[in-house]
Amino acid sequence: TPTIYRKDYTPPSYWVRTVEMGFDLDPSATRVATRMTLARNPASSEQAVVLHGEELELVQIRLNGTNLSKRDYKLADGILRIPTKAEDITLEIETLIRPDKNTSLMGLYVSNGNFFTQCEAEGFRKITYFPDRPDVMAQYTVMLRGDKKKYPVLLSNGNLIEQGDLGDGRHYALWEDPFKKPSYLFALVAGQLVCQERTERLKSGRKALLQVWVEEGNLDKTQHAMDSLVNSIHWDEERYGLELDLDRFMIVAVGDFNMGAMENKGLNIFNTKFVLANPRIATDTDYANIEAVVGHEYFHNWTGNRVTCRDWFQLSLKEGLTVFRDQEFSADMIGTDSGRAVKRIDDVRVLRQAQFPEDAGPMAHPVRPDSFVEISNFYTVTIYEKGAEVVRMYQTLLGRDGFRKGMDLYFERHDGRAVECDDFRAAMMDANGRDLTQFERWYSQAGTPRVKVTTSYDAAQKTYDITLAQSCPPTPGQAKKLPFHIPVAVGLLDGQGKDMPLSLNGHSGQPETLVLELTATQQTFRFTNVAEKPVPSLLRNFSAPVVLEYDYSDEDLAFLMAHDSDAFNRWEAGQRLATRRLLALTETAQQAGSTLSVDVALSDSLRASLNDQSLDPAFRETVLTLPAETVIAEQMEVIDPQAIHTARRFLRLSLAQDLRKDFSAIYKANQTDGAYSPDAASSGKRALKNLALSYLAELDDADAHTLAQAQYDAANNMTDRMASLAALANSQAPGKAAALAKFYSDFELEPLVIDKWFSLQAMARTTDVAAVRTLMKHPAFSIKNPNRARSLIFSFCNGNPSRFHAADGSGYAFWAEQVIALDAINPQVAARLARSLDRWRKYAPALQAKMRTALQQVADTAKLSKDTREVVTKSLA
Ligand code: BAL
Ligand code: ZN
Repeated sequence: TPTIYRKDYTPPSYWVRTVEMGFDLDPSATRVATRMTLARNPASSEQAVVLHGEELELVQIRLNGTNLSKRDYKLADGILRIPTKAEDITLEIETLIRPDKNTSLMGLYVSNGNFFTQCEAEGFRKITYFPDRPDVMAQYTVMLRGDKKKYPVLLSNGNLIEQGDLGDGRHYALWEDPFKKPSYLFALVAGQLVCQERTERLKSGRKALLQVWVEEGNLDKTQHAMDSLVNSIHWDEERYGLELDLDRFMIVAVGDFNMGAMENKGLNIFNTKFVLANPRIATDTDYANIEAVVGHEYFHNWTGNRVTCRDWFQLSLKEGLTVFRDQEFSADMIGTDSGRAVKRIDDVRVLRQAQFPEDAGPMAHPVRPDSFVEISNFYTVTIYEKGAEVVRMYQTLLGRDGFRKGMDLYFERHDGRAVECDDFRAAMMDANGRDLTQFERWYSQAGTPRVKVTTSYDAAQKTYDITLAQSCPPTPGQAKKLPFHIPVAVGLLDGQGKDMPLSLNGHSGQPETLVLELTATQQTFRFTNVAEKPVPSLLRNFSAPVVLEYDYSDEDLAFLMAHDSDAFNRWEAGQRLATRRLLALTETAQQAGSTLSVDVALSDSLRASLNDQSLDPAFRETVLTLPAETVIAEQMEVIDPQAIHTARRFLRLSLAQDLRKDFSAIYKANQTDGAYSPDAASSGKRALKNLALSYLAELDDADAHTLAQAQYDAANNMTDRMASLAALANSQAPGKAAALAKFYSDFELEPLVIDKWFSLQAMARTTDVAAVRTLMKHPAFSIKNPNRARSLIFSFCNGNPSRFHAADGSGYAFWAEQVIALDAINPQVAARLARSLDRWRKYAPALQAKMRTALQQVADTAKLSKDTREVVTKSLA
């Protein structure tokens, strides 16, 4: 299979003006009739219409009303080429497709008897032959026809123009999307669905109809998604002056879905996981995720749909920007400074747990990749989360107002067009009169930059020098890196822990936080009028996606934990201190016969934060949560999953012993009485209370068992229920099996809850491969449903490192089996799982050898999708 290169981009030979489609919906034989008008693109030298198509039965094709025979076109390797030089042409194409046999969930497919589509990135070509590339934007009119009983609801993009009966038990609906769009934003939904709807007044006074469509029986789980949509609409009006451009906006939930959700114009299709919620089935995290994803897809309407990508190498143009927008939306919805900090901490955690490893592994790629084999493999944490960090850096460099000016200019210039990441950067530059040429390297160079900091204080001169030195490790295809433009936000704390007023290079009267712009390999910044030797607070609010190294003493870190005015860095100081201990413990754990021990300094600092009433509970929870095993792993030369696990468990147990009284008091003081509400204050209290529970559960004694069981029995919401079930599942509590069984029977009819049930067990400490295999035999398990496969197989392979990396290699053999099995059903899901072993070279030789064997076993499979093959080939390279 060929590699596709960004440098090979050529404009399309024909533009498509209009598309009319007719669907005769039938699970085993859907007939798709498409009529499109095309106009020659003078910028192309190609003398042919080029259409993509996959897994289609071509019934007939007509050019300007004349039937084409096989001699009139060439069909090979998924490309249909019709030689022509004509200026304007009309093409009519009829295809037959089999949605019921479509297990890839790309194109048109059936889920629980209903029809759904997924076209991004290249799914439209599984519906009809079409120039299926994002720079071809056209206006669509769609006629849906189907059985009235089986498919009472017929939806597509845009506005409903007409509907009616066809006799013979069938009916139709005609939809017209007033905006031109690329084919990846096409959508249709048909089936037995019900909706919650409301009319919302927009800023301009216009009214829009909002609908959330679900299967019957789920209407009582749509309120939060609807509220989130309304909040998103008004947030985009206020923050960016962007209004909903349609009269109707629909969200539809489907249980079989590869991604989280999809921003199809006016008809967003969502994984049920990111729509359905009520206190009985959804946790606080689910509520927050639903708000974020509803916001994300809604914000795409401008950043993605109105202005889209020229080609798929520009994916982060819409994804990084839209993630940044949804992060800001979620932060604004919480509203408090402390809440914003917690949101920032959560986002940085994702970056460190998932993106930093990606950036250091064989699949590392720039935010704007130079090549790919299968674009589906590039919906990555680098494109999304690092992309969002790159967008955030513009705001850090230009200020909020400057960033808004850049956004305004971006829309002014590019509305209705398919553009590149460089166009976004140009808009930011031009709107602010700033040179951001060097900033381009954030798009072109992969890898996580390292910033090494040294400082020196001159008491006589009252100067303080901060020297920043940057480097970036090599990544595949990029041995040498040029310096990045890195905004490093810093503050200086005096002996009392107060921010000192900053004067840099003689300019005084500056605020407490300054953004140093590191552009060279090494630069020194001299602060003047520094009355005493400060403790530096570096990279405040995580102002750039880098690893920052500075030789803090333990005392400095404890001091920052207690005093830094930057909440992110207060948390960060605690994480640095804990990481230091965890790395030392891991090293000890690797020596046979060693005994682990830890000083009380860390528990003293953590106790102070835990009991600091001036801090929000949600923030205290983040401080007391130790760095994840995967984060510790990234800091080791050679990863030893068992030693990391032993070390982290040991530290949690010692903290539980040291802080037992404190945790008990916190547990009691943070009960949320009364009706459940997912608001930030209540969910913060629950988070802190459940953190206390999880530490107390480390003691695994009768008191802890009683506490967890009592919480389980009394829980009136899923957050408390899950937290107590997890405590029981990871303990030797006598009631553990009964609780797991009761949970199952109580929630048997709620697929999203049963996903949690599988996932919790997959990640439990006692769960080994044999236990996972047993769970796979459970009648509720199905490998065909992506959510279910993820809940059990992915949760084990990615979320239970010490068991997955069992010394006998049983985890890897299991992984290979599942990747191969999934690949035959759904290549996208399989390729995701294939990523679980891509860091194999970081492990000890004995594990490496077993991982390599498993990877090779997958690579040697004759019939493998290009999705999975790209991942294993790059992993083995
Ligand atoms: N565009 C794919 C799903 C999302 O990022 O919204
Ligand atoms: Zn997106």
